Amino acid sequence: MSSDRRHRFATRAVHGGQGTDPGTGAHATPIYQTSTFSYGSHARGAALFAGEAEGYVYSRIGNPTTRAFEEKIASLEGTEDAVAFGSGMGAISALMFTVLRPGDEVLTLGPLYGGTAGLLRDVLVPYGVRHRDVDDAELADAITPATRMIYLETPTNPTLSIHDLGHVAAMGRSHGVLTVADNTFSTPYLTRPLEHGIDVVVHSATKYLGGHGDLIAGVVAGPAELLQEVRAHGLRHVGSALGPFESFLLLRGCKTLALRMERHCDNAERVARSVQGHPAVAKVHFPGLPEHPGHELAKRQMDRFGGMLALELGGGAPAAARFLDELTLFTQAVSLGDVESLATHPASTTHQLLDPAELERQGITEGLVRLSIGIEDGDDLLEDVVRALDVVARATVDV
Ligand code: 7XF
Repeated sequence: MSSDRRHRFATRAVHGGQGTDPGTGAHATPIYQTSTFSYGSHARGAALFAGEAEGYVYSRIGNPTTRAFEEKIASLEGTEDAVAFGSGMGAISALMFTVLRPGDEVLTLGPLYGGTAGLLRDVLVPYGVRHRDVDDAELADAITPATRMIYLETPTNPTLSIHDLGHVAAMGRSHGVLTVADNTFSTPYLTRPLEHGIDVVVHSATKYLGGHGDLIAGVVAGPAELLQEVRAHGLRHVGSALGPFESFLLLRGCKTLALRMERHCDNAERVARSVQGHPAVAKVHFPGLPEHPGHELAKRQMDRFGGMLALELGGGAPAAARFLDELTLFTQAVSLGDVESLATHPASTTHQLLDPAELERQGITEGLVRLSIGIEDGDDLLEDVVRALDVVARATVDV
């Protein structure tokens, strides 16, 4: 590795995990597009499989291009190690399969991405894992001897709520419970959960880490000993490995993470401030606004406020549909964190798995629209959003 952890974030984002290729002198990390690796001799093969020699064996379990990405993420998150997966859900399920056993309980501080909620409800609970979603204030009383994991997102998908990482970490530590933060929305550029005492970080690397909307990937970062087990469970047994080409794209994407995040944050702040008070908008969910209930907390645990925002439109489902259909620069699609702006209606897409009562409890209303603000010119984005909101406001007046 050519980067050392004393360097600052942007330097580690460029250099972390990467160095001149020892075999060829290649400056860019090569795409080691191979499924298997020759061990040369029978004796070395046996030693590799017995864990008595180090080296690559098979790309499901480890690959040099993917390893470079893992090292870069460990460097950016400040963790001992990281393991990459073929998707964010691959990463989250690998961690949960590794840590949770029947009878164990996982406490979540919602809302959560609908897929993570679905994994708990449809896979882990039927296997005997218990799951309760609790409010921050209930957490201390909710922990029981069966609690094995406390899990949260920061900020949350899609309502941009902020949970107190330091408080959660302290609760976990005092009860011997593993704490996990999904840092997809913040990225390590804005929040490093370990600095607040959280044990393990997960990411959908599909989002800001890749940054260009052209791959699906995930990563778990945390203590080396636990991650060795996560690699064995998640890759050796379950097998959701990341391909070397995606790892190459991620290495390339992460190099510009600091630059991209600054622009995402600039544009999102601009849009959030400007649409506040618009007649079509009942509420703007953006942690950078002083009115946001998590604003003070966000100032403590985020360096800036991110590129995601959600608008609650006063006109409910019809207003949300009209607004989305009027946007021209935003692609109507799920996912987030791309250089291009994206817009979606969480209740009918990303969180559609949740039943209506749960959606209501989590504040994922029919009028809620989620915007992933890209790195285009901020004036253009703002004009597009305001024009679409004006159409919604006029339509409401006309009715
Ligand atoms: O398996 P994926 O790479 O899609 O990652 C799953 C995932 C994990 N954590 C968070 C906070 C996420 O937002 C996601 C994926 N979310 C996309 C979205 O909300 O648009 C998925 C599209 S259905």
